[in-house]
Amino acid sequence: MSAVSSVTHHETTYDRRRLRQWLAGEARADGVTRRRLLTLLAATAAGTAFPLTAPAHAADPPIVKPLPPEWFIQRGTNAETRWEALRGTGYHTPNELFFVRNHTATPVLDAADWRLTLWGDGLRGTPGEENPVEFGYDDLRALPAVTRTAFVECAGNGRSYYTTQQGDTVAGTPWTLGAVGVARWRGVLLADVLRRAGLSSYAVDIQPRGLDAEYVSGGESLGRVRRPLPLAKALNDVLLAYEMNGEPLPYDHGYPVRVLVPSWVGIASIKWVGDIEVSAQPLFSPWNTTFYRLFGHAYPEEGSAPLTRQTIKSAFELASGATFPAGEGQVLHGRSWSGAGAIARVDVSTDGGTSWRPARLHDRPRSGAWTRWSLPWTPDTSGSTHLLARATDTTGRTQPDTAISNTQGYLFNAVVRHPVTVV
Ligand SMILES: Nc1nc2c(c(=O)[nH]1)N[C@H]1C(S)=C(S)[C@@H](COP(=O)(O)O)O[C@H]1N2
Ligand SMILES: [Mo]
Repeated sequence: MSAVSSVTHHETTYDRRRLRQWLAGEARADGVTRRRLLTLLAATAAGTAFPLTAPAHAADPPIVKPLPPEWFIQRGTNAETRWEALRGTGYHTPNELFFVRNHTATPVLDAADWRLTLWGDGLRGTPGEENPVEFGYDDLRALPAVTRTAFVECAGNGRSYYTTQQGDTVAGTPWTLGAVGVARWRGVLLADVLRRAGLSSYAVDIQPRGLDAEYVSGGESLGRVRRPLPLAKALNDVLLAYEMNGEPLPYDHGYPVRVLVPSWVGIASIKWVGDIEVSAQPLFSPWNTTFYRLFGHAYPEEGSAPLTRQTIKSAFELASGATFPAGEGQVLHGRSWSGAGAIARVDVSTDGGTSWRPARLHDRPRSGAWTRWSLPWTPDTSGSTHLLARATDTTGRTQPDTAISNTQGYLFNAVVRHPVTVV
């Protein structure tokens, strides 16, 4: 289901009012082109039932890069990478194949006009709206550069298996396992930028915010995408990245600059970052209260603590329902990753979970990224079966048979049953 097609009457009224406010200079619309707003306003003025869907969608698709169906499954404003498309692509996910998760739509920004603003009472001298600390694109480029290979993975990756394997009812985009990618990110340490901005010893949280449009949910604007990050993580290994796999960040992945929070759920890695609040008090946003906590029978009423590290998963570089000729030697390939540590071992079953063999690991263990593996297989009897892979990381976490359900279907970690047919 596409987010644009789910616009309700309530949202329509709200948007019309907001557009009028924008025209009157009473609403901010950072990251939305004037052209786009004028198109929307024209539709309103025409006195129609405000057909937001058609003009906005036709003129401005939510994702800029091509999404050939052999590489991607389109899911509303998002695009999921097909695992079979990763076969033979090497360790890093090519930029063209990397999944996209957009709350609204990719804003096409210009690095020359872009500014990163730091403000808040966690900075010395409390820079406010009149005296913010600003960095331009070239300012960041002039700081010492660091490179880091890391996955970005949506907290909801694998969500559909809560339903298909466990019969749980969960809300959200029904990803299979393709809402993850690994890239070589280059940029500056957020710690460097914070220190140059005058980080005070009272700071506890920072909150980066994207320049994409405000996110409207249930007829209410939640503002622009933003999520608090504890200072301890911000100072540890977080990047302000301007390159992805040796190229400037593609538009869809945050051009000109995104936050990259290694090992954490994807929402922490704010794209198109425009400002960072530095706060002496803990911060809240919908993205660490309503969303990205665990709710459900296994969790307290107010939900779990905000999600931080990713869980552990494995995937085969194969289409769902792939077919294999009986009696022919094959090599199965896949990848496993964990937010807690490096992958220590992977066990694979080619008979629906009855017997298991250890896979050969192809990459030196590293945390925050995946390990490729393979296993030879000669299918004998024809018919349908399931391939299963179970990873264990260096901290001893392993994939269970069943994941503990939560209402929004985050952090699916159970072994996935991958259907195949031997013919
Ligand atoms: N500004 C902004 N940042 C964002 C998002 C967004 O919609 N807007 N989506 C987040 C989510 S939920 C995920 S999983 C990752 C996805 O990154 P990618 O699209 O580069 O794969 O970006 C995160 N950063
Ligand atoms: Mo996400």
